[in-house]
Amino acid sequence: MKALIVAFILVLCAVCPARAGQNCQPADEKFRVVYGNGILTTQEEASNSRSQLAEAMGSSHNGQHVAFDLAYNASEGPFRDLVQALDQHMAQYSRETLHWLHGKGMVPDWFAQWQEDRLLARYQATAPELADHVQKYREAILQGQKVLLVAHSQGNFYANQAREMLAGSEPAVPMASFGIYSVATPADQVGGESGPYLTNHRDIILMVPGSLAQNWQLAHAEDGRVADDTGRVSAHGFLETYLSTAFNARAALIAGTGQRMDALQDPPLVAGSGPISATLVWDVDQTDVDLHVFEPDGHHVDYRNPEGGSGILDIDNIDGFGPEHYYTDCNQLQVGDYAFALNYYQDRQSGQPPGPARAVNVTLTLSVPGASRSFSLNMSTHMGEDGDDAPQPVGRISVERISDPGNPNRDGLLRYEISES
Ligand SMILES: [Ca+2]
Repeated sequence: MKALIVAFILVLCAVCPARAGQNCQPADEKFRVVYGNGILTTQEEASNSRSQLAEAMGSSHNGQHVAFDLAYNASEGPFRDLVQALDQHMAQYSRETLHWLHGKGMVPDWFAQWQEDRLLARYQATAPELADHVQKYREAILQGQKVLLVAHSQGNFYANQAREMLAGSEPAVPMASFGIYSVATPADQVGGESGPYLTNHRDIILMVPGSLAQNWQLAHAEDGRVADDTGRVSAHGFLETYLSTAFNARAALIAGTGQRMDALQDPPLVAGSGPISATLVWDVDQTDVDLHVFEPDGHHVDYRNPEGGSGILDIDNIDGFGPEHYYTDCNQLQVGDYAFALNYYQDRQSGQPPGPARAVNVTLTLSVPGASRSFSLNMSTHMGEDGDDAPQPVGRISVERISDPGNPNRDGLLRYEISES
């Protein structure tokens, strides 16, 4: 009976990659534009900037929907904000000096790595929101969105650092789906590149040593008059100047961000991967162990029903060692508990009906973004079809959507936890 079912699944699996790809329908909004604020900005002001940016850029680009979001860095008062910005500034230049010396062969690899780790730790200590920002970008890309970060002022230190953390994180996300557009940046680069950015000729940020040079002559929108009468602090303001309808910088910002969006690539839909996966292996030839998954909506996924409401059992092994594999499609992830259970179906060497079974050592590995955990157990009683509806519970993954309306960096993010059943 089971051999027939498995043969049927194998036939189905000839078209598995295409089928998985079709199941993987990304979020409706193909773009996510995230605003990263500068110093001395309250959350309300940052939210307001995000809304006005959304109004300026519009809710669709090249016929694709755009979602707007906020990567907030908190203001802790004028003095601490300035100290923090200065610290980030120093960390950036220390690293560049280090890279230069390393490139010249003047410092050994171990020293470069040690200093790099130290500077990164220092940087993260001064910017506790960074980890949440990176998780936000990662989740968006995993859901099939292209992410453009529009960073203003000090927000650019965060943006550049977040880009590095995202590029170095495991599992890798396609970095061609992530871009930065810098506005009034105190940094000397844009995510490791020379642009794109916008800094007008009156902006006070030009007084920060090493900041990218002015590349826009600010003029009044009304009559085209060069805006040499604009105060330097005011000329730095995101809303006051860069998004203001009173100046020509607004059109430049809209055009520049649009061009950067054009260059972003859709994240590839990788069949067979998703936020949650489970892999089962064991150590005896000619034995059949089965993986059973109970999804939050009640679907029982196994070799008989390989397609659930959220994930797919794409590999069922019946003749020894495994692997068996289950994964959730990118945007069909359900919030709630996923329970993983095992059934030692048959020792095939002892034939049908089953005779005494050889014991098998099995390992089930559960993975979520940023973590994985393995469970090992010894199974000696083969259950056959009796175990199909009553498999042995082994592990559990709970998925929770964080509700934190007071913190735009964390609100709506997913939290995963792997535990023993
Ligand atoms: Ca199996």
